[in-house]
Amino acid sequence: MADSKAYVKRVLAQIEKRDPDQKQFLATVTKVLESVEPLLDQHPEYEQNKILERMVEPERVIEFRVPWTDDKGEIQINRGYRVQLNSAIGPYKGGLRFHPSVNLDILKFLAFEQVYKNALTGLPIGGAKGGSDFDPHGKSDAEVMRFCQSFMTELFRHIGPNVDVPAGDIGVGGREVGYLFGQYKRLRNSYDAGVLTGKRVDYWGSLARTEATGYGLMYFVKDMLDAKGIDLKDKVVVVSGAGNVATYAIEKAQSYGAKVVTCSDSNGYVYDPNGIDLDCVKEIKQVKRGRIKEYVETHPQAEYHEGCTGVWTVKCDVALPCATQREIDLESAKALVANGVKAVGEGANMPSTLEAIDYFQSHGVLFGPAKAANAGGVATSALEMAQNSERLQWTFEEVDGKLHGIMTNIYKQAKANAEKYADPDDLVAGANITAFQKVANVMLAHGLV
Ligand code: NDP
Ligand code: 2IT
Repeated sequence: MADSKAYVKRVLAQIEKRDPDQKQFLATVTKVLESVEPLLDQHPEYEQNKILERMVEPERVIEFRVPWTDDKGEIQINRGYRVQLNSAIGPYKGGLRFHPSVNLDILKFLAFEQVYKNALTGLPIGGAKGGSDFDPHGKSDAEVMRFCQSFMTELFRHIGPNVDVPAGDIGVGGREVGYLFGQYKRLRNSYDAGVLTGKRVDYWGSLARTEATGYGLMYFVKDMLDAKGIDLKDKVVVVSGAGNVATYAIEKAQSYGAKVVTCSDSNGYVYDPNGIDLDCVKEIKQVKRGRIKEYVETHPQAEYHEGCTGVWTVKCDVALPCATQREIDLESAKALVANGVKAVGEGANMPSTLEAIDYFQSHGVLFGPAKAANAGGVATSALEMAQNSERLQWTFEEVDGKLHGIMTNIYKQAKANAEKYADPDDLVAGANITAFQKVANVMLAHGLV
């Protein structure tokens, strides 16, 4: 039998040596590789073919200058990136993030996660991530447009409907995808609708893509709870974030009869003991592009608290981190467990630190890991690509039905592999093993590339 522990250790040590500053990338890779050790034991061909070494090295990393002019006429320079990590099972696919914290470490971790998330969907998409340290907060529409046009003026030569298909992520929604698509179309002189997903539904976007990540998260969480005989009805749910993922997770949770009592942005969180009024949140975030603290102006029974981590001290049955990475650390995990949390579903990418995940799992909390639980967004992006290829638009019900089926399938596969290889409730291991096996086998089939 192969010594898989030693193999994994060697590959992790090599990453640390080559890129000592890439801590988040290392954390993600560590979790994935450690959980596939039982598979590596059974399949010496993975080590013989250096599959791990190949998997942790992106196929291509693009970094570029993004010059643009602000409304005062001043020149601004941002950094743009695209990390094309793995194209074994399809064209590169993954979102673009515009946030001041964006750097190569974060994009490599997100791209790595994306490869395995995309494999879980069962659809033919490889993995990538990109973005910029541009901060859309407080920028005018015209500034966002000029930035997007400049960003695409370099990115366009690296993407295409059969090459790499970006979409949204933090700071990139329908407005940004529109400006990016317009510039791509102009540069190529070709209506390659499938080059970006998350388009508006009046020009080749998929119905239900906007809702897909949040709805998909709730389909997954519901499956996880149903398996234990726990009904979401009247359960208290704590959500972080008030963006795309959070909004539609709240909508679906409420439709199941759950009581969602919080949401947040990067300044602080709102606690509403009567349950969050989602129309008000949509009005503040989507229409006015305002701050979540405005909620209490019209809801006097609600409280606003400065700072993000306090949200995890609110007593709840289900916690849904839907804002950003590393928002639940060990201390927050302890607070949630002390308050009796039953399940955690990760809407954001890597919102829980490795220590927090260990704490949840060792205290009997059902844990839905990001790459499985939030895969509904990218799955529906792949459905958007399919619709674009056939030049047809499916109904909301048809897309939502397929999304639901995909999420249930992801849950079942992760659960089956958890039962086969790890602790029967360890969906982290189950999801990693399911996805890894698929990507690794296709890489073997393609030979040394
Ligand atoms: P949005 O930009 O729509 O919303 C992000 C939300 O999180 C906002 O409320 C934002 O607050 C808050 N937030 C962002 N950064 C931070 C931070 N550093 N600290 C605290 N709060 C923060 O993004 P999405 O909803 O699309 O993405 C949220 C998460 O879900 C990300 O981890 C993303 O990678 C992941 N995800 C997204 C998918 C999608 O389809 N969009 C699919 C799968 C995962 P503020 O307004 O103050 O910035
Ligand atoms: O993290 C993610 O899965 C996304 N931001 C969605 C990517 C996509 O291509 O739809």
